Amino acid sequence: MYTLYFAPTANGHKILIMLEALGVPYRIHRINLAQGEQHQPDFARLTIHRKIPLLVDHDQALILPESGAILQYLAEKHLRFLPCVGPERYAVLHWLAWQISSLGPMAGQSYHFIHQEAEGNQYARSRYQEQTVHLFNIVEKALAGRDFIARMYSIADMAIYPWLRIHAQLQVDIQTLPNVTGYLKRMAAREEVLTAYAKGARSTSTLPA
Ligand SMILES: N[C@@H](CCC(=O)N[C@@H](CS)C(=O)NCC(=O)O)C(=O)O
Repeated sequence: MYTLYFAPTANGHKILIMLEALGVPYRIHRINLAQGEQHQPDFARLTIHRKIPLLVDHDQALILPESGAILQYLAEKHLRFLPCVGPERYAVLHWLAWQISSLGPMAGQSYHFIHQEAEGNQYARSRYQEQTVHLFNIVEKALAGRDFIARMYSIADMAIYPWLRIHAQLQVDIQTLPNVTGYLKRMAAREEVLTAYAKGARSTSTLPA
């Protein structure tokens, strides 16, 4: 049994997609970030980061932050969506590391400067937006001739897709990116993705006020 501390952000949805794809039992604790619930003692005592996503594995008494670590943990525990050995394993880990270290931080900052701190921050806004466009173009090239980012469907797709999905909020025009456009359609039609976003939208705050 798992508990996922969650908010409906790109990082949150990565783990919901994985839990749905695995078909394992879990419950969601929605954290209302806008209301600062990540700083409430009930959550803060679980993680010094005070960020979602956070996974609790009740069978192992494990409390795990960081979406990349959570995806790898679940993949290795259930032996799904990450090959155990060989070049295929490292192709998946390469793209997972790329998402965590490049796409997430750049797109996250771009989102922040577009939506939260636009005033007086034109340089930062342009810088992060250019970087984000550059990273979308990398995905476009990587997807040439393949359906998924590391060929086989994997935790790398679960990590990358939620960030590509919010291209409109990131103000990235994907009209000239046919591979990205096709990938978004392919991913959006998957059962676990549909269910994850539906459950994420329905989730409500469960921390005591
Ligand atoms: N590197 C972390 C990033 C987690 C993260 O930035 N979470 C955001 C929401 S997407 C958060 O909890 N923000 C609340 C805050 O910073 O107070 C991961 O991949 O899990």
